Amino acid sequence: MERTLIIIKPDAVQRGLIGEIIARFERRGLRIIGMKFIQMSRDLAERHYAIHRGKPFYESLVNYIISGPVVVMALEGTDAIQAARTTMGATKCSEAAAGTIRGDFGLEIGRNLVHGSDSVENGQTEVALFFEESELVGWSRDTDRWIFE
Ligand code: D4T
Repeated sequence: MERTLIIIKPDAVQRGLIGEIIARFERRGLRIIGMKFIQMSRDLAERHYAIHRGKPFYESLVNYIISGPVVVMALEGTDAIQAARTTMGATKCSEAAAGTIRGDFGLEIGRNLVHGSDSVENGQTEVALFFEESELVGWSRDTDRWIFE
């Protein structure tokens, strides 16, 4: 069972899309094991985006993610990394398929509404960066047997 960190970014929060975005991951079958509403500090944002340090978009990326509150979620499920990323759509919103979060609600790469971990290893690392182990809830849903084979 993979874990992915999802961030509902400040633009999506400001635009009232929290419920819409959570619903899409829920309906996909991913199981929520952690969720909170936070204002990210610059320090946390810089640690989260450390891999992009030095790139031309790094400063604006950090400023964007700390520009307002975000929702962070830890999701669990079969192939959770890939499943979440296909639900999100391409990084560049204008190229994201219709029916995806970015394809339905976004136009620009710098306002792309949502983050999702891009590898199994990063999923583990990012969930650990944003959640204490005690904040994660190990549970099973009554519907799990209808979603997980
Ligand atoms: P995130 O990390 O937000 O889920 O995005 P992706 O995983 O889909 O894409 P990424 O790591 O390549 O980029 C991280 C983040 O940087 C922004 N970005 C990226 C940008 O503003 N300009 C750019 O040219 C690129 C490549 C968007 C997502």
